[in-house]
Amino acid sequence: RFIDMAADLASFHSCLRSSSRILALVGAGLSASSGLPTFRGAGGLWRNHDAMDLATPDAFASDPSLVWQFYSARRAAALQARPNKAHYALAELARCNSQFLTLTQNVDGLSVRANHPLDQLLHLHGSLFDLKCTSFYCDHSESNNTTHPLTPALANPESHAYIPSADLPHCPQCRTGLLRPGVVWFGEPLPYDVIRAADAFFDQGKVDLILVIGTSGSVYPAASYVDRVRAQNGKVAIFNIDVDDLDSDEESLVGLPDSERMKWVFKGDAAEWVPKALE
Ligand code: BJW
Ligand code: ZN
Repeated sequence: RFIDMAADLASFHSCLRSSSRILALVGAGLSASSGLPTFRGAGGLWRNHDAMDLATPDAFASDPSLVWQFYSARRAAALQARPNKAHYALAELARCNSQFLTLTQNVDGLSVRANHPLDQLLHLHGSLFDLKCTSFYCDHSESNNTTHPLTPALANPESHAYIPSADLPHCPQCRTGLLRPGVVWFGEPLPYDVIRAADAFFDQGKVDLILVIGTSGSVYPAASYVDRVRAQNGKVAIFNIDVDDLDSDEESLVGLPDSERMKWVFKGDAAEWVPKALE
């Protein structure tokens, strides 16, 4: 199939200009060029563990030492990484259009560090820099993006040594519960206030366009926001380095004449194509 990227960019620009309510659903591919690995495919392994198997409440319950070392390494990597041009381009779009909202699945804090307006940024899967107590009797939670490592035992996450529970981060409030990262694991509900704010955006009017950036779209309910925009006849623009990796039917992705065009696919690094598309 012949792809005319210049024509695609031109028709996308005119759609962008005529759209008022715009959503972005972003995933790990947005931060790939900042040096942070994605979950699925190459880079999705950590010490021979599938990253997906570590992102569950069961994994934490049965091996908190392993899971804390995984998240401690991720905190360190995210603190070292810098936002890329796509993070900045989304932040700029938010400043220019108060009807634009970013739904991020990322927990790396890079959109916040790119100064994305916070009232236009929803963290569907929480943050590596939120901590919460695991005790049933305690409601403690805190935000911490300054301390690394959180305990001396987590200083070297690459050492494969088992860390006894006593040396993992503990709750300062109840002093007995283990702390855990404030991220959303499989089987856990997304934060209620976040779901409510996303729903409110849909309730406020038709969403004209959704930008689907660097995500495989394989995790729900995050991926369902794309379906919701499609169901309202909103348009979809996909930014992904590997279009074959997408959880959507290829057939419908491309090939419509420009006049009835509902979809764009920008195949390549999000850090390159998102700024081009949003300029
Ligand atoms: C580039 C690029 C470059 C690369 N430029 N592109 C059937 C069985 C079991 C469960 C379910 C089921 N059906 C549905 C479920 C529920 C489950 C689910 O969706 N499972 C599916 C896997 C099937 N969902 C849940 O459990 C959710 N909760 C829930 O449903 O609760 C219900 C409930 C209600 C009431 C009470 C109780 C429960 C929660 C999902 C939480 C997901 N959490 C994680 C971990 C977060 C913490 C952490 O970071 O460790 O979130 S999993 C992981 O996947 C992470 C990501 O945010 C998320 C999405 O991944 P993402 O971002 O799309 O990354 P990749 O790697 O998949 O894709 C990267 C893409 O970028 C690729 O396409 C590349 O090509 C591309 N790319 N470089 C542009 N430079
Ligand atoms: Zn506690």
